[in-house]
Amino acid sequence: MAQKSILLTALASCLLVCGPLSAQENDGFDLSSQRSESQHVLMVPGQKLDHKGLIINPTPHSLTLDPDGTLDFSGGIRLTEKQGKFAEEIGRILPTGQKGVKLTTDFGPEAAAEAGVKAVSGAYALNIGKKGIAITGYDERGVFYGIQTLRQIAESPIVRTDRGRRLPYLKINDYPDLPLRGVVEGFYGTPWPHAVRLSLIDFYGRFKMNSYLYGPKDDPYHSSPNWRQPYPEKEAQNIRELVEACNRNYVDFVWAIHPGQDIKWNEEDYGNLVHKFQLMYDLGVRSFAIFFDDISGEGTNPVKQVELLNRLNREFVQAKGDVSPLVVCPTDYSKLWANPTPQGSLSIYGQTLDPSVAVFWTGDAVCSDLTPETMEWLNSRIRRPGYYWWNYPVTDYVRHIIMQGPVYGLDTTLTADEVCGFASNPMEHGEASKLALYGVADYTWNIAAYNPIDNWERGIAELVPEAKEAYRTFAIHSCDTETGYRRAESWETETFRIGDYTPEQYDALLKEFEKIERVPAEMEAKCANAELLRELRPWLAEFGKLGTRGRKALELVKLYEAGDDAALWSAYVQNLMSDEDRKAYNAHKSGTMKLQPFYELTMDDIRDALYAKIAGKKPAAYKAVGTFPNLQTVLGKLMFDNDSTTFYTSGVSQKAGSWIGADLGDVREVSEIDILQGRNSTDDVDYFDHAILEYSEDGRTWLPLTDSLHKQYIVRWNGEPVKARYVRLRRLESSKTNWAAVRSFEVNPIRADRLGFRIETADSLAAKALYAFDEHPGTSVVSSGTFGFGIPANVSGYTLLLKPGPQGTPKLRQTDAEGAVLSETAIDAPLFRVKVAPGATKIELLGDMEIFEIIPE
Ligand code: LOG
Repeated sequence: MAQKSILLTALASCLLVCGPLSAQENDGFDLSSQRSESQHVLMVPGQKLDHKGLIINPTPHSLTLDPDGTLDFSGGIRLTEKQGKFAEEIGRILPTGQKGVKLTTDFGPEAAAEAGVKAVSGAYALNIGKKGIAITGYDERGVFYGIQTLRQIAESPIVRTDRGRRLPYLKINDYPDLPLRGVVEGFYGTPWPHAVRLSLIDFYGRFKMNSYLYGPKDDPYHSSPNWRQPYPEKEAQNIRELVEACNRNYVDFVWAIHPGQDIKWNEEDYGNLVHKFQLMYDLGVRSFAIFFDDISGEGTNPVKQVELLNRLNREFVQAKGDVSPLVVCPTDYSKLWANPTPQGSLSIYGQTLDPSVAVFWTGDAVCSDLTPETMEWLNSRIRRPGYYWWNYPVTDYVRHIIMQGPVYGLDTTLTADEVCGFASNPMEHGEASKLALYGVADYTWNIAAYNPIDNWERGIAELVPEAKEAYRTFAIHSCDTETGYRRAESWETETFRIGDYTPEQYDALLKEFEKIERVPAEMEAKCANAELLRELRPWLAEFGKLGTRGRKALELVKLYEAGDDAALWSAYVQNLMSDEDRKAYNAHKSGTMKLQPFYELTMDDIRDALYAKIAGKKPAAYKAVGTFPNLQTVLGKLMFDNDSTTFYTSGVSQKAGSWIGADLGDVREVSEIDILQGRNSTDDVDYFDHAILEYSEDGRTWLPLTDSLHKQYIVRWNGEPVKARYVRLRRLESSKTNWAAVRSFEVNPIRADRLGFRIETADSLAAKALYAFDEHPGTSVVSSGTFGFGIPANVSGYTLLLKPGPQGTPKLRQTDAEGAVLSETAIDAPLFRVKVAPGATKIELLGDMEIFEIIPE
């Protein structure tokens, strides 16, 4: 990803020049959280349909079943072709036999017109009737698609489950809505392995996609500076094979070049570019694209870009005669920073770029929904229907996520008059991207009929028929990005808070977690696609663990209700995630929208309730509040986790009235507040640069604690105690539209000199030792030697909330002022109660343990 950050630094400088935005202003940022993707999570439209055993993807435009009969298909197919082109394809995908049913194929404008087939590439008619099967294509591609449809019919449950293998009589008349439908391998990160590319190309053919744009950002021969160099022999051979695979599948292999970062607008580099195109032509490539995305400097000049494209169009495309029209990705590929004026690059394209050249567009943001409005905005400038580059299911900006959700957010009223094509930019996990591509194929072929939920259900059954339940369970909980392009997730699952649920809700959630626990083993045992399994494996492992800790959290709810504190605390600490657990989960997340938050909230609720029961007051465990909706999610907790390397981020722009605060749970005496704004990167700009610190008892009336603060990442206040249940940092007048982030938000941070007794521990623990007495059972200190503390005069006993370490049973020793040992006991349970021995002035905890809280009585 290093490379991406560097390139996008360049992009950032463009952002600055090109207009209003809510992105980073400085160098050295990561792209992941700064592109203004909408944070609204729309529900997935559509519903599962009953296909009566006949499943065809993409959905045909017209299909009429003829109830009069079925065709005996048990002898396979006997081919009668007009042009003799498809014997091999048919032999590959359908059973053939001399005594089989007759299949005739024909194509060409005349045959098509006669059969009522639309005059667009890929259109076909398929008839199954008494006399056999007939496929008529507008062109060769049309026949190929008719054969794919026939194959899908033959493989449909209605035929498969019928031992006689009888095909239903039917008539299909079908054609694609968009002329260009496909995939752009355009992500940062590890490019797809060769075998995965080949498997994907077959997939495109099978589901009637016709474009594969080859442009992996991390292929050095695609981008700067090596775009000028020929591919080494092995890579060249691979490209040859990809072209052949594409040709077999009636897919245009579009080779893209990404020269903009260091191109010189001179004859030499023009020559270099044409030379490279010629080398690619020699490998069989007949379609080309130039990507000017994510660059800075001279290369972004739209006048020069157009000159290059027009000259290439004349001197290369036209001159060759067998090369397809060019495709370009402009530097202004998103409305987020595109210059809207007549002097902007899109308008310059509109006025001067040869009309044959197709222009990419990612929509209102980098990852965004396809709407008529965004196309209208673009098309009025480029003066042609734009080519939509959909940054889904790409995860290069959230590499810990795997996107398995439905394809939606794509307007179903659009036509080729507004969008000339649609290319999906997938994940670096090629096999795991097929579920999304199954949807893209359907949408781009038959836009008005597109039904996201139904497509997703069919896609799951298509991709992992052997373990569709397990794969579906994984997929439904592996959709959202948390802060990127938001997607609905876990939409069939209902979670709840302790003390607020019905038995039915409890049982349903328990069943779901149990199902989740079984998913990894089931996928391993049954999923026949080894490459898919290889890609999913790290996520499946984490998913299974999430199932287990979710189930255990539900068991804790019952223990909590039973009221056995010791059993509850013991089970609670067993179900905590260790640092390693968190690290592993953070690297391969699923269930971020509902499942993990359920686990987190339930664990916190139970911990806090138990503490309150023992201590007789609420813990000092604060909750994030404020104007940003995601403060209530697990993200909000990152301000209070005593770890300034983690941070809360709003995910949306700050604006007038924005504030971020802490709910202290109770009205408390507040005398000190420490806030560290911003994210964990240098020169960060995600903060309130003009703000005020305020407090409130009731959340309605607020009083100031400070004057207005200018450009202060670090906000520190201490003074005469005030009574407050809430404190907040409120944004004042500012031109800033960045996101807002907070690394830590401390209220009354515990200080050794205020404890009233001494703690004696290894120096290395000094700071953390205070967590044992901070009235917050969610913070802890790990001790492996001696942890001593003085006993104030009025204390008669303690409740210790611990987690014993693996190294033997820890001990508790009480000593008097002279250091004489008064008692020594084994700490035999994580929740341990002790009475202060007469004359004791100090307690020592000996051995290996994590200390969460020491509660005096
Ligand atoms: C890149 C693309 C990347 C995508 C998602 C375009 C045109 N370019 O912000 O390579 O995969 O975002 O992170 C991009 O989308 N730039």
